[in-house]
Amino acid sequence: MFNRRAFTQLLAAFGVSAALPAWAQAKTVDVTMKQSPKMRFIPDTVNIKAGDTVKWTNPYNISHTVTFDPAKAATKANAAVPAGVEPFDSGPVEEEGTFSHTFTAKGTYKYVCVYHEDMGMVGTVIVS
Ligand SMILES: [Cu+2]
Repeated sequence: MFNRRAFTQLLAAFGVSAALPAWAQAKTVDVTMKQSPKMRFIPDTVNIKAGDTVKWTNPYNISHTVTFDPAKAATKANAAVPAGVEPFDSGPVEEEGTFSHTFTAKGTYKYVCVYHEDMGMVGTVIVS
């Protein structure tokens, strides 16, 4: 009988990690919602692989949103999802709040903060 636990312990005894190889591991990329010196997503463009997650964090006391929905953007072209993907929206992300999304479909995604889009608070996620 194959005993996964014993097998893992055996590998560990030889200094081998039973974790998936790096290429098979999904990763999480952090984006900060900045209010100073400007209202911006930093970094404003992230490149990830399908299956990876982007996590937005708001460290400040001004609400922001992560809105991938052209219907909610002042300039429709600032928000976009690939064909076949449902638009999505974090809603307000308050101080110390976070919003995470796992991107499974490849393509270019564009998003806005609905409160500060006109100040240049827009971003892009490219999934390959
Ligand atoms: Cu904002």
